[in-house]
Amino acid sequence: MTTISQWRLRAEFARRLSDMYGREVPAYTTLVDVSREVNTDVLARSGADAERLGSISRVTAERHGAIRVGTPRELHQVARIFGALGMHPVGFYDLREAAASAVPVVSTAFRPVEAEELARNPFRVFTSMLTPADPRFFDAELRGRLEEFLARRQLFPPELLDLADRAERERELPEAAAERFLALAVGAFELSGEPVDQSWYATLERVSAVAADIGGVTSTHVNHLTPRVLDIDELYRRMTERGIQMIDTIQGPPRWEGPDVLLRQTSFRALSEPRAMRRDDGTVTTGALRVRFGEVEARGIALTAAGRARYDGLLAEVDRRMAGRPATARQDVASDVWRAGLPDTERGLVEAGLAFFTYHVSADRPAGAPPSARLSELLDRGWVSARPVVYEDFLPRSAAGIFQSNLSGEGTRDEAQQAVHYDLARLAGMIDREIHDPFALYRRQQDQSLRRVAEELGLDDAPTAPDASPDEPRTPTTLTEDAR
Ligand code: OOG
Ligand code: NI
Repeated sequence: MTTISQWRLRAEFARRLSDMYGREVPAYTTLVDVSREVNTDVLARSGADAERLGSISRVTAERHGAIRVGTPRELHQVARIFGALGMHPVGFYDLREAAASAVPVVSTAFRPVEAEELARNPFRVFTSMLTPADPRFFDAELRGRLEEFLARRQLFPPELLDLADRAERERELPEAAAERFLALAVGAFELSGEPVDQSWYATLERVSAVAADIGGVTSTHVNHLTPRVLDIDELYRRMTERGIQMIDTIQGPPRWEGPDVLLRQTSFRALSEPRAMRRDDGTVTTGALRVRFGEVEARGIALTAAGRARYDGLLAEVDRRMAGRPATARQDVASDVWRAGLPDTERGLVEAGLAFFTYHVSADRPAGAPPSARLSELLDRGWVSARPVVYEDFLPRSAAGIFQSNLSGEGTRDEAQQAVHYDLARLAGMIDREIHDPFALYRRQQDQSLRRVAEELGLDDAPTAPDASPDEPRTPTTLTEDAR
C-alpha cells in the first residue's frame, strides 16, 4: 500500500492551496509569475550566491499563508490540521499592540522546526486569533454576541480533524486517506459561498475590519499566500510597471550593501470579490468584499536576541529621523541608519554575536591538527566555514503594517479600557501544545553544527559562537510600542 509521508502531505497541501488561491485571486498568479522571473534573473546574475539562503527549488516552491480564526477552540483545531503536515506553532505576536488601527488579534505561526523538514518544504502559516475579550475593542454586549456567533459555527468537518489526528500520530497517511484529507483541508480554507449576514458584518466592521473578516462570517479562508523572491526591490519595480498599485514601502530592513537580515515584505490590495449577502429582510443579493491581498517577501539571516534588539533599535532610529519627512525618504534614511548600526559582512555579524550561522568543516582545510578550538581562528585559517541560518519567522511590526495598509477603515479602540493580557504561555495553554521559542530553535541548529565540527575535528569541546547581551541596544529606543 502506498503511503504519503508528512512532508509530502505538506508540500501537496501548499501546492493545492496555491492553485486554489490563484483561481480565486488572479493577481496572486501574476505575483507568482513575476517572482519566478525575478528569481531566474537573480540566479543567472549571481550564481551560487543566490542560493546562500536556500536552494532555488526550495525558494521557488516557498510560500507562507495567513489565516484568521475566532476562538481558542478553532485555533486548537487548526493546530491539529497543521500538526498533520509536520507544522508546529512557533512564536507569539501581539498585533493589538503593534498596530495603530484596530487589529484585535494575537498570533503564532505554524511551520516545520527541523532543518531537514524546512529544506524539504518550508510551508508556514501565520495564524491569528481574534480577542473578543479585549474591552478596548468590544463592549460587553458585542463580546457576548460575537462569542455566541463563533461558538455556533464549525470551520472544520469532524472527518478532517480525525484524519489530521491520524496523520499526526502515524506521520503518514495511506494514499486514499491522504487524498481525502487534502481535499477537505484545502476546502476548509476556500472562500465560502454561504451568504454573509450584512448587518452583522457591518456591526463588526465599525469596530474593526479584521473583526468583521473573522467573526462576521461562518467560515474561514486563506487571507493571502506569499511567494518568496530573491530581489524584492526588483519585484516591486516590475509589479508597479505592470500597473499593480503596491503599498508605498517595503517593510522591514532597507536595501543596503550589507547582508540581508530577517525579512523584507511588501503587498498590494487585491480587488474586491463578489460575495452573497443576506439582508435583514432575508433576501440574498450579491455584494462585494475586499478582504484579501497579495504579499511577497525576501528572507534574510536569522538574528540572535541581541541582533533582534539591535534591529528594533535601528527601526526606532529610522522612525525618529523620518518624523515630518515623506514616506519616499525612508529607503535613504534607513540605509544610512543601517550603515551606522550593523556590520556590513556576515563575518561581522558572527563576531558581534548578532546572527545565527551553522558551522561546517571545510573540505579543503589544511592538513594536520586544528590550530585551536577557537571559532574565529578556525574561520580565519580556513578550517571551518559559516553558513547563514535563514529567518523562518515573522515580524510583528511588519505584520501589523501589512494588516493595516490593507484595511479600509481605522476601526475604533477605547484606550480607557484595560487590555486583556495574552502571551506565548497563555496561547500555548489554550491550544494544549508547546509553542516553540524561535530563538531557541535557531540556537539549537547552530549548536548542533558546532558539536559536529568538534566531532569531525576531534576537538574535546565544541567551539562556541560569540554571544552578545541583548540588553544593550546601540541606538536609543524612542518608540516602545512600534508603529504608533
Ligand atoms: C496576517 C498578516 C501578517 C505577515 O506576513 O507578516 C502576515 C494577516 O493578514 O492575517 O501575514
Ligand atoms: Ni503574510
